[in-house]
Amino acid sequence: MSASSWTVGRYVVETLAANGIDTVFGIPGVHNIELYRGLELARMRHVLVRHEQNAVFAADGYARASGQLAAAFVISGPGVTNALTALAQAWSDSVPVLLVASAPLRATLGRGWGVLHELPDQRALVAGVTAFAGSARSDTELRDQLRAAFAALRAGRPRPSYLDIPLDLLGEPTALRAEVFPGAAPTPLPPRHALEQAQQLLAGARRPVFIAGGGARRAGAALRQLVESHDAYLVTTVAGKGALPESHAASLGASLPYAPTQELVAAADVVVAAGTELSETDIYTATRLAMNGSLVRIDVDEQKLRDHYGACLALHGDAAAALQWLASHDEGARRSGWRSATGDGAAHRARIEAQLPENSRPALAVLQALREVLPADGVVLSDMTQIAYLGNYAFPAERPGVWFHPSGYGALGYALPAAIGARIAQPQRPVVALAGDFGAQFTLQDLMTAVELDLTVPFIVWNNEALAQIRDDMRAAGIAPIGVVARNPDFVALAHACGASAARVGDAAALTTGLRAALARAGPTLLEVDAREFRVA
Ligand SMILES: Cc1ncc(C[n+]2csc(CCOP(=O)(O)OP(=O)(O)O)c2C)c(N)n1
Ligand SMILES: [Mg+2]
Repeated sequence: MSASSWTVGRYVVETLAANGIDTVFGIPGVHNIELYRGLELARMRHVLVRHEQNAVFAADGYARASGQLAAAFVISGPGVTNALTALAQAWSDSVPVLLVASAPLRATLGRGWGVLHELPDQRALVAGVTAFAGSARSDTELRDQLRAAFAALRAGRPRPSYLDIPLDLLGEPTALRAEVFPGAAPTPLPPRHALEQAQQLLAGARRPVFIAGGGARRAGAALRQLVESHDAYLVTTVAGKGALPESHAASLGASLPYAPTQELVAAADVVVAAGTELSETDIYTATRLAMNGSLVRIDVDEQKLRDHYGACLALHGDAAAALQWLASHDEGARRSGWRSATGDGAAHRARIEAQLPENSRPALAVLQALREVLPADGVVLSDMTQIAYLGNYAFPAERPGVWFHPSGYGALGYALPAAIGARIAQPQRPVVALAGDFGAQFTLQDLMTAVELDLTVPFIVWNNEALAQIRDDMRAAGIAPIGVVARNPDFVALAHACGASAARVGDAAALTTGLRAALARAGPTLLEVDAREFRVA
C-alpha cells in the first residue's frame, strides 16, 4: 500500500501505537477486518482471545499490572455487548482500557433495517460505563474522538474509553496521519489553604488514622513518614493494598471489612482518606464506615468529595501529591502516642486473625503457600471466590500492584483472562490466577489462549464444589440452598484436553511443589485445590 493510501483502519492502529499502546486483545469479524489490515501494517501485537469479555478483562489485567494502556478490538453488536461486563468492571475499578468496535454501514445506522450485528444505539449502551464514548462518521471526527478518548484514559482518575467506527469508514482512504496526543495535564495539588487546614487538623490529632485507596497506592514514602511522625495507623482498601509494606508497624493491611479495624476508625479523632471511594466493596460489612472524628478526604474526583460521607475537609486534587505536601510540612508534628499505647499493626492483626472462623484455615494455608512461592513482585489476579475475599486481607503485600481483585463490579470470571493480560504485559514477573470452581468456568475457554502463547500462568482453582459464598449467604438468610451446588467438570482432564499442564493438590506441600513447577515451565498449569479435603500441614 502506498503512503498516500492509508485507510482509516490503519490510521486508528497507528494512532494507538503513537500513543503508547503496543498490544490489542480481540476477535476479528467481517465488520472490523479493516482494523486488522491496520494491525498488520502498523506491526501491532494482537492476542486472539476466546470471548470478547476476556479481551477487555485481559486489557484490564495488562493495564493494572503494568500501568500501561491496552486496547481491545471487537465487532459491532455482539462483540460490544459481550465486552460490556468487563468494561463495567474496568469502569468501577478505574482502569484505563480502550475498546474499539466497528459499527454497521453509516447509511444504515439508526434506521432499524435489520442489518447484520445491528443495535438500536450501540454507543449509548457503552456510554454508561466509559469516561468517553464516541461514534464517528468521518475521519476528522474520528481524530477528535481519539484525542478525547486518550484524554479520558490518561485523566487523574483513569477510566475506560470507547470508540465505534462504521465499517465503510474503516476501509476509506484518509489523509490523516498518526499524531501523539498531549499527555494529561498533571493533576493539581489541592489548594494551599485546604492543605494547611489538613495539616493543622493532623497536628492536633490524638488518634489519627489514614485510609489509602488506589489513588494513593504510589504514595508509600509520604504515607510512611506521616504515619510514623503521627504515631498513626494506616489501613488500605484492596486497590491500595501494599501502598505501605503490610509488615510495617503502622499497617493494618487491607482490613476495612473487619470489626477491629472498623472500631479503630470509629475511635479515631481524625481520619484522612486519600484516593479512596470508601465504597461498599471496600468495607463489605456496611455501606458506610462509622466515624466519630473529623474526616479529611483527598480525591482527584470531585464527585467523591460530595458523597454520603460528608467530609469536614475536602481536598480536591492529586492524593499522592497532597500526601507528599503534608509529609514535607510535617516538621515538629506532635506525636500522638496513640499507636504506641494501643498496640501496633501486628497486635491489631492478631486480633483480626483470632476472629477468623476455624474453617478458613485451609484457605489461609493456600494463601500462605502462594506467598512463600511468589517473589515480592509476583502478581496475583483473583476472582469472586471466598479464598480471594480472605486473600484481599490475608495475602501479605509488601508493595503495591501485586494483588488484584475485581472489587467494584464483582464480575465472576475475571482472574484467568486478567492474568493472561498481566503476564503478557510483564513477562519478567510471575503471574498467578486464583478462582473458585464456579467462577473458573465463566472464562475457562481462555486457557487455550495461554496454551497457544505458551504463557507461564499457574491457574489455582479453589474447588469447594459449590457456589460457597452464595450458599453461606442463603443459609444465613434462612433460605434453602437452591442453585448453589453445581456439577463440576474434571478440571484436570479439561486442562489436559486444552494442552495445559494440570494437577490436583490436597495439601500445602503439594501446592508449593506444584506452584514452583508451574512457574518454571512454559505454558499454563491448572492446579485444582481440593478445598474440602485440603490438609494444612
Ligand atoms: C457475573 C456474575 N454472576 C453472578 C455473580 C454472583 N456470585 C458471586 S460469587 C458466586 C459464586 C462463585 O462460586 P465459586 O467461584 O465456586 O466461589 P466460592 O464462593 O465457592 O469460593 C456468584 C454466583 C457474580 N459475582 N458475577
Ligand atoms: Mg466454589
